[in-house]
Amino acid sequence: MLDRLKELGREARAALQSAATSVELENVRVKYLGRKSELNQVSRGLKDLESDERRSVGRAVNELKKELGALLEQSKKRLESAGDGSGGLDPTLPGRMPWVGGKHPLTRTYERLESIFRGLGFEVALGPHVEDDFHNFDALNIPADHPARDGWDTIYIDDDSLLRTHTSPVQIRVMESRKPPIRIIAPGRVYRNESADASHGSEFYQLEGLYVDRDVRFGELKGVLIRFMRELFGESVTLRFRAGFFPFTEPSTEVDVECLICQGTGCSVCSGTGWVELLGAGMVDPRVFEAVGYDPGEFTGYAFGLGVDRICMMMTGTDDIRLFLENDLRFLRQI
Ligand code: FA5
Repeated sequence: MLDRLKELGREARAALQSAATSVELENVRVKYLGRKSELNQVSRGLKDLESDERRSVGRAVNELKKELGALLEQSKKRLESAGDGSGGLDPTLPGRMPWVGGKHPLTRTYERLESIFRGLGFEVALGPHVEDDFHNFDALNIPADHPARDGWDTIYIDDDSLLRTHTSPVQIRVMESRKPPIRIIAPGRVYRNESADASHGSEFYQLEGLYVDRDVRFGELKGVLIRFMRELFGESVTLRFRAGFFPFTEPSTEVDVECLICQGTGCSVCSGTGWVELLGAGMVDPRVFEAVGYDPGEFTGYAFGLGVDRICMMMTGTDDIRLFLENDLRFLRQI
C-alpha cells in the first residue's frame, strides 16, 4: 500500500507540474484529489486496516494530500501569471456586454421634435432661463395687474428677475433683434411654482414656435400642427383643437391628443378625461407686434408652445412626468 502511494505521488506530481492550461489542471485535480480519486479510496478504506498499518498508511495519505494540495495551488498561480492562453478564464463562457450610455428620453424626444420642425422650415433660437418681467410678461400683453399672470405661478429671483415660466419670451427676443420673415422654434426648460403630479412638473421643457410674415393665416398654423403631430405619432393620431385663451395670441387654441397611455379610456395622466393637453397656440396678438416695433397692419403670424415632457410621456408610455427628472437608472434603462 505504501509503495502504491509513493507511485501515485510520483504520477500526480508530474501531472500537476506539466498541466499547461487551467482546464488540464482541473482534470488532474479531479483525477488525483477528487472524490473518486484513488487516494480518496485509500483514505476511505483505512478503517478496514490493522491498527499498525492504518497508522502508517493514514499518515502517508495525509502527507500526500497536503503536498499535492500545495502543488495544485502553485500550479494555478504558475498558469495565471504565465498567461496560459486561458489566463484562468473559461473561454466557453458568454462574453459580458459593456454598458453603453444612452441619451435621456427627454433629449431624444426633443431631438425628434427639432428634426420634424427643421423639416418644416424652422430654425432654432435660444433665450435665457433668468428673464425679466418685460420679456416674460409685459411684452406678451400680460401687464402687472393682468389676472392671467396668475396662470403662470412664477418663481421670482428679485423684483425684476424671474425664472422663465414659458418659452414665449424667446419670441420677443427674436422679434426685437430681427425683421420678418421669421420662422423659429425655441426649446428649453421652464419653471413654475406649482406642485407636481402625474402630468405636471415644476420644471419641465417647452418648445416654442413662431412664424411671422405677411398674410400668415390660422389655417397654416392648424396645418403645421396637424402635420407635426402626424409625423410624431403616426397618421391615425386623434387630435382635438379647443378654443383657448392666451393674452399674446388671438384667436387662441389648445390642442389635446387622445391619451396614448390609456387609449382614451381614462387614467391618472389624463385625469380620467381620455385627453392630454400638449400645446397652446394662436395668432400673434397685434399688441405683441407693437411691443417689439413691428407694424401689425403689415405683418401677421402664429405662435405655439408645446409641452415636451408630455409628448415624451405619450411616446414612451410613461405614466408619471416626475420620473423624467428623478434620474433613476432602473427607469431610464427601460426606455
Ligand atoms: C404656455 O406656456 C404658453 N406660453 C404656450 C403658448 C405659446 C400659447 C405660444 C400660445 C402661443 P401653457 O401654460 O398652457 O401655455 O403651457 C403649454 C404646454 O406646456 C401645455 O399645453 C402642456 O403641454 C405643457 N405644460 C404646462 N404646464 C405644465 C406642467 N406643469 N408640467 C408639464 N407640462 C406642462
